Amino acid sequence: SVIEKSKQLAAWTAVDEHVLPDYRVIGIGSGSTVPYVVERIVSQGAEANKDRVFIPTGFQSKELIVSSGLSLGDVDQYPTIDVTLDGADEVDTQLNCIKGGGACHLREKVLAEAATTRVYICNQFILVADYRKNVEYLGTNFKAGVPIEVVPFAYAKVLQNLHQVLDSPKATLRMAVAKAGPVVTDNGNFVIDAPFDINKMKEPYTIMAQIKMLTGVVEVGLFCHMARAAYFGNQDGSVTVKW
Ligand code: DER
Repeated sequence: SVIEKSKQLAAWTAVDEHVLPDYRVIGIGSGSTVPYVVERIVSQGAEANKDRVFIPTGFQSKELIVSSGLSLGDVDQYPTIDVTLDGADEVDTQLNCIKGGGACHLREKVLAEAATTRVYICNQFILVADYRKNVEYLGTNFKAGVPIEVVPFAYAKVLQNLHQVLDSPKATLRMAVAKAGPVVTDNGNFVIDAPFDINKMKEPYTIMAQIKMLTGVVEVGLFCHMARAAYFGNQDGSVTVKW
C-alpha cells in the first residue's frame, strides 16, 4: 500500500543517513514502521552488524531484533546509545511528537534519552513515519489523544483529574481488543488516552508537565525537545526530513 511504501521509504532513508558504520549500540523502537528500520540495517550486511548490539523498547521490539538475527542488548548494560530509531503517532514543526499508540512509550522515552552522540550534545533520537504523521500541530490527525501510562491502582483517580482538572473530558482507559479488560503494558501498567483541545496541543511541553504531575502517572506519550530529526515518506515517493 502507499502508506506501507512511505513507511519503508522513511525508514530506509533514516538508516542510510544515521546508522553509521562505527555506531555499535542501536536503539530500536516499536510500531509498524520500525520493522523497515531493522530490514535496512540487516541489509547493511553481517560484517557491518557483527560487533553491534540492539536495544529494544519492549516485547515487540525485542522479538523483531531476535527474529532478524541481530544481537540483543539491554539498556542496563548500555545506558548510552549511539542512535535510537523509533516511530511516532504525530510530529509537529518543532519535532515534538505523540508516541504511545503501541503502548510502549515508557521504555521508548528511556531509550530516546539514552541516545546521545559523541559529536553533538543533542540527542541522536531519530523518528521515522509515514506522511500522515507530519503535521503542524499535534492532534491534527491523531485523534485518539495523548497516551498516558498509569499504575493500575491509580487509574480511576488519574481519569477523574484529567476530566475535572486538566480539561480532557473524553479521556478513557484503553481497553484491549484480543483480551477482556484493559491493555496492560510491558511494565504491567494501564494506558489512558486523553484528547485535548488543539490549542492546548500547541504547547505540548506544558500539557506534558501537567499530566506528569498527576499522582499515579508513570509516563506521558509526548516527547518534547527530544528528537534530532524526523523522516516522513510521502505518497509521491519523496522523503521529507524535519530537523
Ligand atoms: O507506540 C509508539 O510510540 C509507536 O512508535 C507508534 O506510535 C508508531 O506506530 P507506527 O509506526 O505503527 O505508525
